[in-house]
Amino acid sequence: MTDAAGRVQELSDAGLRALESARTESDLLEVKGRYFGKKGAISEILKTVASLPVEEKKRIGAAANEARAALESAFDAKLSRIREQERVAREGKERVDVTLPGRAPAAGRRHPVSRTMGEIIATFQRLGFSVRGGPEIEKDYYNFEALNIPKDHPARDMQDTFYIDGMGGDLVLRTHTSPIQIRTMEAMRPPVRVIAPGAVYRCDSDVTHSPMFHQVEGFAVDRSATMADLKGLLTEFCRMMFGPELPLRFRPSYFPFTEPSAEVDIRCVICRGAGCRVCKTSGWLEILGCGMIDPSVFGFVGYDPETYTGFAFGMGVERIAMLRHGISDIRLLFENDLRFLSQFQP
Ligand code: 2NL
Repeated sequence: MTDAAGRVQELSDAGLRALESARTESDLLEVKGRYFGKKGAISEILKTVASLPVEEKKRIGAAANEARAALESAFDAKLSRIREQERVAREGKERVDVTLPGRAPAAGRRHPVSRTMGEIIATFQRLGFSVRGGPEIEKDYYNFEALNIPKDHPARDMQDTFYIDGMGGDLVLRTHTSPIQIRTMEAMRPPVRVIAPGAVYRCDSDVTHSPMFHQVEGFAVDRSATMADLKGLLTEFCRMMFGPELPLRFRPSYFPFTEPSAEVDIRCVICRGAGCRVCKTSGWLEILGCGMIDPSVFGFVGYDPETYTGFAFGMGVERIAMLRHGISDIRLLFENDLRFLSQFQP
């Protein structure tokens, strides 16, 4: 029996011993390749028996299959033992320390512009105003015509306004939120007290101008709204927003849709009037514009100018955020660099 069957038996014994001493998965695969894989020693023997008689071939084939089956099952058993040992070793190293403090989630915060916007809105809500919005793509009529801004007014220049091509024409990106107020007057009878916050667009870009920025406008119309009401309201607004003792002044100004018109300055919140970079040494900060609504605007919305009077005001949100925080370049507010934005309180 030093024949093929005997060699199969020897190989089977040697293979089982080699499987037993394997330490890793790759050891196991190497043993399989050497003894009972497709090109292993047992397969090689089967190639040499082709010339033997049929009975012999059967006997050796049966022995080879038996040996292979034994080796396969030893292989599988050893493989699961090795995997289990590796798992135990890994979990020993990766023990969880349940006493460690948790990892705090990175807290986001509101953008300084939306925070300022929210505070302006909340302040006017406390003063009895409701909030309305409107489209950012607006008809020329609502953005200019109904506001008494004539066809040849410089604000209508292509240099200042984004005109929308096609879509039937006469469309612009709103250059202020006043069109919300015209639409509100068309929809509501006096008395009305409404603020109109939102994004607006102008062809303008430098350290203090961005092509997209935000405004809050507001207006009130009643049987006897006066300039005194306007002064009282805006004085209260500035004190609620910037501090109760804050000095402020009304300066005469001009807008096409109000008459008379004024601008409101507050004492510089940075230097308190001593003069600094933010107030350009004047001690004052221009905060908003306002005035009594021109009766010609009432003509467009069907309010009787003999029965009603009204006042309106408007302010730039970025400008107020910049003054509060001493930010000198508006573009910092839109670059979304977290090194800049995370300097502001949540
Ligand atoms: C400013 C000044 C202002 C208005 C806005 C207004 C709206 C209507 C009628 C009359 Cl529908 N007036 N808005 C009035 C005066 C000033 O804004 O400096 N804004 C940034």
